[in-house]
Amino acid sequence: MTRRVQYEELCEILARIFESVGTPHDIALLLAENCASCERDGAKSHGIFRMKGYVDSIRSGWVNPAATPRIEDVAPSFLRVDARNGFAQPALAAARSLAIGKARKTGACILTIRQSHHLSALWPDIEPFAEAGLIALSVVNSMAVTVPYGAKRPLLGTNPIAFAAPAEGRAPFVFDMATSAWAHGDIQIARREGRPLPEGIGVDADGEPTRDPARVLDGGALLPFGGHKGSALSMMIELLGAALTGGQFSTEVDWSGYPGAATPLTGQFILLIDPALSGGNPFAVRASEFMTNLSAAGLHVLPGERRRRNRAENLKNGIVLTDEEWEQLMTLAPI
Ligand code: NDP
Ligand code: PYC
Repeated sequence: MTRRVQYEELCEILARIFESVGTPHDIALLLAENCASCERDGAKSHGIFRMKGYVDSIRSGWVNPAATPRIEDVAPSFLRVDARNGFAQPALAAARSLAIGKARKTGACILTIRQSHHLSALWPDIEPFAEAGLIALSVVNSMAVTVPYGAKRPLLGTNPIAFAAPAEGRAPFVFDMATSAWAHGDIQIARREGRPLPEGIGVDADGEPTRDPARVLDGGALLPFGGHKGSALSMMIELLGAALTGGQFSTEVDWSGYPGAATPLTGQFILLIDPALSGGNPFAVRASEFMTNLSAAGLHVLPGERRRRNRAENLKNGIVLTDEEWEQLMTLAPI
């Protein structure tokens, strides 16, 4: 059986859950909207099933939900944020307007966030920049569950990369993807639903290929997407997400003393570019032309379109949750 829940109601329930474990109201709202947006857009790997991970991470003391980020304005085009063991989203929110201002003034802004926990999709972080007319690229590293191509043991995170660009007269172009063959969240969902994985997604504890999600999760590992190419991108993300930001490599995430902790404590890199300073034809017009060409070439679904379709449908009719999902949420929600 299923039920439909309005987006606003879901935000309110999630915010109550965050507040019940000591998250200040403003941060609870921000995290709730982030997580509910994922559910609303059909980005299930980072939707409401992640709430238990958030709660357990907070309860165990692994993350400080009340941390106040420290912003360091170090150069005309460079902004550093220390999230101080808090979540990445409030750290980004605190630096957002300053970063936009710098990008508009100098043409670009590099924003690094360190000591930050990120358990969500990246598109909610960057789509608003494109809606404000900027090009945005972001990467974050996570926990060491992916074996580099040609290596024997996991060292890389599932390390997503996301890109957003404005396009004249239409929604921005946005893609957001793990550099592992699947996101870890999708492996967890496959295990819960008893679904085997396709070939080429993961290996078991002995490094042997397996289609069993439980074997991947219990001592096994993921593979990078696209062999050596995804592997190289993921290495770049470790460098930008950890080495450049001053955060931790995915191998350095040690939550063993915090039972239930699920939020990787790493770093996030964001690059903003103001296309208004590029000269030539307006970028957004050219981007729109490019998308028209893609459609003319027979491409029916652009990256980001599935999400936006889900968004429109679910804002109108409510978000469909199974009884199991609802009951899980109610076990976390204070009355
Ligand atoms: P998907 O493989 O589902 O999608 C990747 C991208 O491809 C999306 O932009 C998607 O658009 C687009 N896409 C998918 N199918 C098609 C298609 N048939 N035609 C055109 N475009 C398509 O994403 P992943 O499973 O790799 O990642 C899921 C999420 O997990 C991401 O949001 C990522 O940020 C998050 N993640 C977060 C991590 C963290 O550390 N915080 C770690 C790893 C992943 P659309 O969205 O519209 O479907
Ligand atoms: O789904 O791979 C994932 C993931 C890792 C950290 C947050 N999400």
